[in-house]
Amino acid sequence: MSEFTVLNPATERPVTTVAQADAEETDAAIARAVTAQQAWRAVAPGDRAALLRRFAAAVDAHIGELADLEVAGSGHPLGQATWEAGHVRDVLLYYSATPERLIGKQIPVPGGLNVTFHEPVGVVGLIVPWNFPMPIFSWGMAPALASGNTVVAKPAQLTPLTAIRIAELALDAGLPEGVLQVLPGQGSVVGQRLVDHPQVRKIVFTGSTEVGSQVMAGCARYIKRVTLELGGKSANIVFADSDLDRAAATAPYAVFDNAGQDCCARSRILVQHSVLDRFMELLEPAVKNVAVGDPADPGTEMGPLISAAHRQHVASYVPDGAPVAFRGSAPDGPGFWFPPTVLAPVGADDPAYTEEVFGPVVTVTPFEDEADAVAIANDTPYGLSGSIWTSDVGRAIRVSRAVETGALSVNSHSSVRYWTPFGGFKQSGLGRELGPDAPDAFTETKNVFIATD
Ligand code: TAP
Repeated sequence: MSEFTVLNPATERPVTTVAQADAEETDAAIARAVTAQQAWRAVAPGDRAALLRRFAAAVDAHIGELADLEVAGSGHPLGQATWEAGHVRDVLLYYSATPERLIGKQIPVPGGLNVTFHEPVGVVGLIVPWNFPMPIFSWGMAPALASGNTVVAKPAQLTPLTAIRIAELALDAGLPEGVLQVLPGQGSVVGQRLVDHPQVRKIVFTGSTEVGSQVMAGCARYIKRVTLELGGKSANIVFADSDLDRAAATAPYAVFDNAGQDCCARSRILVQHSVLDRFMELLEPAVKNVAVGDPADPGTEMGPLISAAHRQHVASYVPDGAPVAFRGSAPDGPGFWFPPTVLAPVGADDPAYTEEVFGPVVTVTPFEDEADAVAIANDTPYGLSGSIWTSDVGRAIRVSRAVETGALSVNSHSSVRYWTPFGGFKQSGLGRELGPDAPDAFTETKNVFIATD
């Protein structure tokens, strides 16, 4: 059996080793999930809801432990990791209301009545990336379970520890064996098998657009349902009429959160030309004040990158001679550190401007007017997130409608909430997660005619 050594990204020291599942073990887990699903879908809605609430309570009782695991295994700052563990609890609680609300319609028709039912799809394969191991795991897992499906989840190879622990907590809370299984292993082995296996009826994939495209092609073989949450290159658009102080003070957190390893990172700041110089004066101290360091320190705002290989990839966007306007700090010594970096001015063909860096690197580009801002924001194959800063309500709405992206914020740098829909336009993905309609993606609508004549 092969093993993978999880490293602490802040120290480069081993945390633990994790056994890697192979294709046969994946098949066995899928078979268990198929069997368990028959019983799970038959659990009375109120009882399924109660089990999910007990699962949420078990997570709540272990928030500190889960946060410590994420600090050690993923390098997330303690405050963020604690929030993420609480988020898993909240997502479970939110979707614990689903089982009792999966109601259909009754439609009068000549000679009878049609009724509709929401039937679970069956076994759901959940493929999770390394950047937000807990939240993204919960976004697919909770609505899938609530809708009567069973789940086989593959965490990222680099960051499996919290998902493994959360699945243990599910068992402790009374979820039956086989309802939620976590299978650590390689994407090309376990993830690929979930995609290729005919009895996995839906794939929820979060990760790169490149792998997402392969997953979608694989799902086509069995007309498998698929939700894709992929990359991003989002714009933070700052108009001259905005509260410039707030826009500049929050801009670092809009892109350097989780060391920039965030699909929603606003990694292109677009600033109206007339206020560019003032904005840069305000941005510089904000960037330099980001507290980068030991993730276990409660005061830390930004930790290390996930791996040596990823740091090398991020560094390739800031070669010698790159137009660095200013940078924040980062510790020396062991750890995959990279300082917050602002590039300006950048050429329109600079890879740091056109590609998803997935690290703490942001470009600043001026624009002339509203039409120019929208055109620049949309000049990317991605469309996941973004922000608009303005004091003109009409402009806020006009630009929100014109930017081709799934989750925007006006006069705020954050746009992801579990009770509102989340997902991308264009090559940023397919389908929507979160919000009240998420269970629709985990059920099939069945339509039954009942003759009365
Ligand atoms: P990927 O390399 O695409 O990996 C994502 C997941 O897919 C991992 O669990 C990976 O396993 C697995 N995988 C790899 N090859 C596979 C295959 N052939 N079949 C099935 N699964 C396979 O992405 P990443 O580098 O981990 O994550 C970064 C990317 O995710 C960025 O582009 C980021 O924008 C995107 N992302 C998007 C969102 C949303 S919500 N839109 C959120 C977070 C991240 P291994 O770990 O074992 O390779």
